[in-house]
Amino acid sequence: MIDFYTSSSPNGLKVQIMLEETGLEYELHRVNLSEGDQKTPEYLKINPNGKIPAIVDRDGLGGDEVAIFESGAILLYLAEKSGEFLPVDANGRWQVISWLMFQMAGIGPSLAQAGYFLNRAPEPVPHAVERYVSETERLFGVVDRRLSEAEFIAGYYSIADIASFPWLRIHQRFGLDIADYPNVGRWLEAISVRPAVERSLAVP
Ligand SMILES: N[C@@H](CCC(=O)N[C@@H](CS)C(=O)NCC(=O)O)C(=O)O
Repeated sequence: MIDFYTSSSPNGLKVQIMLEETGLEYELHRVNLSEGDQKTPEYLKINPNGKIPAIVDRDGLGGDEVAIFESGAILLYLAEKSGEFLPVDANGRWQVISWLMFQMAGIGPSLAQAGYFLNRAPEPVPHAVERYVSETERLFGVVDRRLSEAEFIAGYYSIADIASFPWLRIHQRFGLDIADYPNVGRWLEAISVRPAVERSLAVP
């Protein structure tokens, strides 16, 4: 049994989709971010970084209970546990890991900053908006070019797609027109109709 700690957010949605896709047994625990649940001493034992998502696998791969944090690490862990969405051949696996790291180090942080400066900053900061929105556009362009030559980001459906989908689907939040990225649009539609993704999006 896996205890899954989450809240409504793209990073939480990645893990939700992976759990639904793999069919691993899990129990969802809601973390109230505005109440500061993620900074309590009990939660910091699970994720020392004080953020969602995190999991505790009561039957860890090493035999004992294990806590995992950082959505990319959780996706890799669940891929190893389930044997799904991460190829066993070395070249395929490293392709997936390259695109997963690109999501974790590029898409996630840049889109989060773009969203903050566009929608939540207490005062307008035009230079920050310009910096992060133009980087967001560039990153969408990278994925769009990749998807012009492959059906899915690393060739076939993998944890690279599961990591990227929750961030790219909210393109409107960054003022982007998805018509400018037709391959991303096609890919978003294909993923959004997967039953596991529909179930994940239906969780309030
Ligand atoms: N790199 C981390 C980012 C996690 C993250 O930023 N979580 C946000 C929600 S999307 C959070 O918990 N924010 C609450 C806080 O910072 O106190 C991951 O991918 O797991």
